[in-house]
Amino acid sequence: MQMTWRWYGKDNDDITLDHIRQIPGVTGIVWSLHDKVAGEVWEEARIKETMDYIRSKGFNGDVVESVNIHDDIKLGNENRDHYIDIYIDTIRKLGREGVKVICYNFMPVFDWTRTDLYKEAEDGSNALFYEKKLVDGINPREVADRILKGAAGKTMPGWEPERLAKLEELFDKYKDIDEEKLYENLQYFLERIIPVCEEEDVKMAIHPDDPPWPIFGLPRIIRSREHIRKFLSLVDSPYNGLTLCTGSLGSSADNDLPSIIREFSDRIHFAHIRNVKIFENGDFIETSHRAQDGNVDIVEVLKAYHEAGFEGYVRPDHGRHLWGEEKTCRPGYGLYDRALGVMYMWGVWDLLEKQKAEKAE
Ligand code: DNO
Ligand code: MN
Repeated sequence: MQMTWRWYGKDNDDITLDHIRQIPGVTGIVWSLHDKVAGEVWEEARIKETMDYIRSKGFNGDVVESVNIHDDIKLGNENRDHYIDIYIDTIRKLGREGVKVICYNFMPVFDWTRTDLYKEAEDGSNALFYEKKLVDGINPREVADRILKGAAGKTMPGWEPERLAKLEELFDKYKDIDEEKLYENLQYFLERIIPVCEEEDVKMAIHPDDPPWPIFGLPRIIRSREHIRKFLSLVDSPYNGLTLCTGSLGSSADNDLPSIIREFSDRIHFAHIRNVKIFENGDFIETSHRAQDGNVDIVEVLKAYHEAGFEGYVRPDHGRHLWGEEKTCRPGYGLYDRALGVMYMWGVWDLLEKQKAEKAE
């Protein structure tokens, strides 16, 4: 596996590439042009400038997370071809600058959703938390306000205030979109972009829905083994692949992650690894990477990747906020817990490698 780290950009992240260089075994930076809203053109000069900077610090910039998809594409309305043309232009520019994988999601209206960004645990750390009955009971506007208020003044991808200002309008547009229609619109998009990806050698990696169930009556189509199977069959090309996020899928106890990884390993281009603890009432909280701390057995997850001979990109996904860093960091993206996560993953991986070498002798 190739270890990477999500970084928000030179003037947009308190964690610098010089900090990240000190975390053992991180070779790649996962980046994006975070000021771009979905549907905006990405200029070649900006792409090159970011890639050059990442490379100047000794990292690769092979993975971009995310190039977001305009709602008109998800809605399948008359403007979609215009926005798909812009998306294709971005794929070509990124490919020519050396990018190998693009992570994206196809969730209507909201990206990841939580009800509390700083839920305190017994040990005084805090983390992103989802209270099921609250989401079931309140309106999306309240959830959006909660998230925006808690962001510690930082921008959060998927939660652009400009877009959320038009929330009611957006919801209205989705009223006739069900699961089937959303799959159709996704297929239309993929049928246009995947041939370009094949030409440019850029792999697309869809991120699962978070949480992995429909919220506020909006359909969610990447949330279980069956949904993933259907997704991969929409366009059967290795360029149409997955970002397998153990945290997103793992919030539902029905998803057997090691077995899902075994089934789809040849289409997983990017692995997001994190742990979540699920409560009986359907709530969940993000925890440390340690297997015992949550419901995702990270050791088994890594074993499944190792057995599959996985050579793709991995990153610690969200982490808890430790030692007071919640006052400054972007929710889920502090330094300490993600760095601990990297070391936990290497610990398991190095042992698996050693065992394999010993067996071969
Ligand atoms: C949560 C994060 C997501 C992810 C986007 C990808 O698990 O990894 O916010 O970045 O959904 O488009
Ligand atoms: Mn993720």
